[in-house]
Amino acid sequence: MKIKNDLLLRAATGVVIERVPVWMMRQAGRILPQYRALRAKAGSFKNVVKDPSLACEVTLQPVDELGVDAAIIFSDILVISEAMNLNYEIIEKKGVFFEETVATKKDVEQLKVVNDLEEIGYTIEAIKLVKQELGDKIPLIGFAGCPWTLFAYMTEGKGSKTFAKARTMLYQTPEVAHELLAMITQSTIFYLKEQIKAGVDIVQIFDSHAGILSPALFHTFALPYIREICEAITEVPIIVFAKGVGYAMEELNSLPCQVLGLDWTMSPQLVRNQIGMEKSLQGNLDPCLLYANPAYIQKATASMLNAFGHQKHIANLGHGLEPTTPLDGIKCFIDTVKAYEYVAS
Ligand code: 1CP
Repeated sequence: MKIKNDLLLRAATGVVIERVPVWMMRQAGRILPQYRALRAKAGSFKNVVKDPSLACEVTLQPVDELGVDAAIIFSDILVISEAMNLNYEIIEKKGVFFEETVATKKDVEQLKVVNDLEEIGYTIEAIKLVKQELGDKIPLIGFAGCPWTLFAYMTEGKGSKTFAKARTMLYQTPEVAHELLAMITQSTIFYLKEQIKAGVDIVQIFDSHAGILSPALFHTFALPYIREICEAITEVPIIVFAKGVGYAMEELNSLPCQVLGLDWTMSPQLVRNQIGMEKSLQGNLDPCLLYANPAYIQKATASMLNAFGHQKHIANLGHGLEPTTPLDGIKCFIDTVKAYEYVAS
């Protein structure tokens, strides 16, 4: 099906666009009062994720409300760890919690590589529903966590500023770490391919905790697995968002992916100078900037757009929306991107 508003797909693949597309990481759930009401009724976050019709509803909520150029399927990166046999819980106001964690070779042997729909079927069903509802309006983004970020949660057992336990394991038992990373990678490739079969038009992989690794660890324990995923996913464009690794842009540029996501600490011009024009770039306004007044948001958004240039750019934030972001700030950002006229340089 030809998508009417395919700006995102064209920007991702380097086809000329008349306007830069815009969507936001974490646009579904979190920010909208409609989501919070729906979650309260459903009883928990997981109940929403596991019910395809509710997940479909939440996916579509920001589409009309905010006017974004793409939808992202409502799910979580952690569904893969659960499908591998490691259950997670979301504890209100506290975050992620795993009752059991992975520490030894024996623990790794208790896990399975995901190769059937049994444990992930709910998200695949939700994708099919969203595609039916969206029709040919805008593209649907599928996603997964990168192996290192999933590894970090599965070994640490919760969110953490340092993921010291996870990092320690990389030094103490690197072969066990590689075994687990390889299993996550295989599961993720299966999962993304099922998402694509169900209809997603593009996928993003999130390495949210890449930035806590030393460059040497990133090179050994994160990048090779990202590469394996990129090599396996040839059906649709792929966006790699590795947060906090501005130093690794050249290595990331060598991946067989179409788009690199930049976090808000990275300079679009410096990155372009460094890696050239081959890849499209996504990002990178500081999500906290959306709490500023409208004039400030407009100015900062304009300067970001100019810094990227008007081709091969997907406007986004430098990381996910904060849960309490004012809707006015969000709408101001989106409207500014859509109305922007580039200054000739
Ligand atoms: O109901 C709730 O408010 C629970 C909060 C919540 C939500 C809305 C969680 C738990 N996950 C989600 C949905 C989610 N997660 C989406 C759906 C689409 C969207 O929000 O637009 C996506 C893309 C994610 C991805 C995700 N989950 C990432 C990668 C992106 C990022 O922000 O870095 C990560 C790291 C997670 C883990 C996770 N899931 C939930 C929480 C609270 C966390 C963070 C835990 C922590 O580190 O403390």
